[in-house]
Amino acid sequence: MKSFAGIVVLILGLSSYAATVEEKIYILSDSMTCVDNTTFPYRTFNDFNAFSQNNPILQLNQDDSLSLWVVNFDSIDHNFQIEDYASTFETIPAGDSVLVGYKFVNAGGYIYHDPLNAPTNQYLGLAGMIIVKDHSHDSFYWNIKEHDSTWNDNLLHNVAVDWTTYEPDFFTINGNSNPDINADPLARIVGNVGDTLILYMSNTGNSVHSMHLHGYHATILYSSKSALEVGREKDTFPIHPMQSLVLRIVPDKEGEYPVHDHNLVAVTGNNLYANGMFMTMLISP
Ligand SMILES: [Cu+2]
Repeated sequence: MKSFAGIVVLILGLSSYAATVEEKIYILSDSMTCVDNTTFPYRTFNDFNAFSQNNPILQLNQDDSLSLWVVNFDSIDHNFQIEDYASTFETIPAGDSVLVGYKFVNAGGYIYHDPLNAPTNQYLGLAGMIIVKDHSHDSFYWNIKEHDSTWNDNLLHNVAVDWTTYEPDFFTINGNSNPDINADPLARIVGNVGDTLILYMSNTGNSVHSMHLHGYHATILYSSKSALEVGREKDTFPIHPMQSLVLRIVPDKEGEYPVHDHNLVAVTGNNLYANGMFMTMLISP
């Protein structure tokens, strides 16, 4: 009976690939460099103790657990929370670190961020994506964000701003604007006719964005804010601040088509068209 029990355990083990994914991210304060070389103070989570103007994308499979060290190398305290996962948050004093654990039973997209002084620390850049997959299709990732280049210095020094007068002038996907988005293999949708392509998008900014795929329709597989959106097939996808969407695209023809934010101000970089949220999607036969 002992060996029989062992076989049962082995079979159960093979049928479930749940794993614990171990990651470590570092909070760093530095500056964002925009498409026209404008710079302003910026903070991000980073893979290493080296500043990047995009936050790491943490990837898991459905039913995996995340074991995450968050190291605060900034000179002030920060908090850590996962949007649409739990209302609780962790506090990480300056120069300290915390180990947090989460299990993800639902596939989809999540946002990890610093909720301290909301939305200030998230606005200043501390918001990244957690992807939980239940498939092995080619996938693409957009961390969508806008910036008001004149505000960051004030917010960094706790000078109040009036969010009703927010007028962002730079617009990025994974920290880049056009033409650099096309050089980001995580962002640019590339595939073949008939492929199943999965697009994960999270809006970590403070404006609503409306992403338009020219040439193709997509189906919403997941929405963090409204289950009613799931199953809709269309070509333009509004996404609210701190919302995540997962889309499925099965291209029916070859071609290179524009992909952009339909809030047309967002395809500019400091009024320079088309230096904002604009790229192309490239589909081969
Ligand atoms: Cu359009």
